[in-house]
Amino acid sequence: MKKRKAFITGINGQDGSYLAEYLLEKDYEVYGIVRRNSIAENQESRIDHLVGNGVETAYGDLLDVSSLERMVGTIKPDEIYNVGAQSHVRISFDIPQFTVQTNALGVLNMLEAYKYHCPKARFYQASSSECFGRSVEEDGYQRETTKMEPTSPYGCAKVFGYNIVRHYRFAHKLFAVNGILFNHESPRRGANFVTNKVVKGAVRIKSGLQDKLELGNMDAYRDWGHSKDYVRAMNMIINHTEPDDFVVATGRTHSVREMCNYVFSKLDINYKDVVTQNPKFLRAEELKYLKGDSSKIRKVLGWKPKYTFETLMDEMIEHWQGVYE
Ligand code: NAP
Ligand code: F7E
Repeated sequence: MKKRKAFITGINGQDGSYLAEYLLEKDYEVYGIVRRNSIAENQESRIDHLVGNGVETAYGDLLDVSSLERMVGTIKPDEIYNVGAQSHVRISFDIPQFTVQTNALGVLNMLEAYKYHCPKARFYQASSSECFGRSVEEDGYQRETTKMEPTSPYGCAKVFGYNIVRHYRFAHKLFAVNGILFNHESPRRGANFVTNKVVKGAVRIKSGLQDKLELGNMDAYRDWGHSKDYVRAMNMIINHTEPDDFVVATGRTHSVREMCNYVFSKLDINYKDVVTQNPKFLRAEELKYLKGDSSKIRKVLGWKPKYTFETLMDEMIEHWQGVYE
């Protein structure tokens, strides 16, 4: 039987790399774009083990329409996963124009290439719980019907991406769908996101490699899951019988402070002795509270996470212990 072809933007990111592994296990041919990086080793560092072993990459950029057209036009994928983005919320305050171009116009660029070159394919958009911003339902959750009130340039751009995907679905009868994913982490998470920053910092403090850890707001709450569970959800969403949008979340929330307490306690350190606040890590507007209601994807597609908050954090601790101890 002919293999299914998947095309992934952001293939060398956290999710892109796990997604590529997951699709290879399911016998897909996998293609992706990578951006030119001045340190060539960084270009494909998370997917080095996959390139040439079922994964093919080419240089491209969500802002370079010709590269998208060329890739989509020649590969003619069956499934397109648009997971490429400037994904750091605080940094989106520093580089708002680049963030909006990539995370909003980049989606439109991909949709146009898809509509023109392979409209029979399916299209997955990496939407985000950051779209909900200030909105929390009375029962303390965010779900598919919750109003979107973003609190960052990143969130505003992702709301555009979410809406333009729905518009292309209805206007052009395309199988274009959104996964509205809550925070998800792993040992492959960039080390300037809070979970990996805390775990890496805690292990380095335990090993005597640093004394203190500087953080921003410790009283924000997040619903943290594992990237591996979430890329499995992406594949389920794009293979549903009809195009639809789904929230993906664990339904449990913890503050940054609680997460620090869990991680440092595991290493027999009192986080209060070593964690300090540096205003440079605060945001002009903070999203204070996220807890996702994923009952729709659990009921309709039978998805549920395999990892808990604790097993996720334990895996990340073990990873950094392997590096520094
Ligand atoms: P990540 O590790 O930061 O990966 C982002 C990827 O996008 C990288 O491969 C990056 O390439 C690429 N990229 C950035 N700008 C690009 C551009 N202009 N053109 C093409 N590619 C570009 O992020 P992630 O955690 O895997 O997240 C994947 C997607 O899910 C993103 O769209 C993110 O916004 C969204 N999301 C993430 C979460 C989460 O908690 N992880 C939650 C909800 C939604 P470089 O390495 O060259 O920069
Ligand atoms: O921050 C607080 C910070 O940067 C989490 C992205 O994947 O999820 C992610 O966005 C919380 C925030 O993730 C530091 O203020 C405290 O309240 O790990 P983060 P994020 O902003 O929630 C969403 C769903 C996405 O879509 C995004 O792509 O932690 N915090 N001190 C800190 N955060 C960072 N980064 N660094 C600190 O020192």
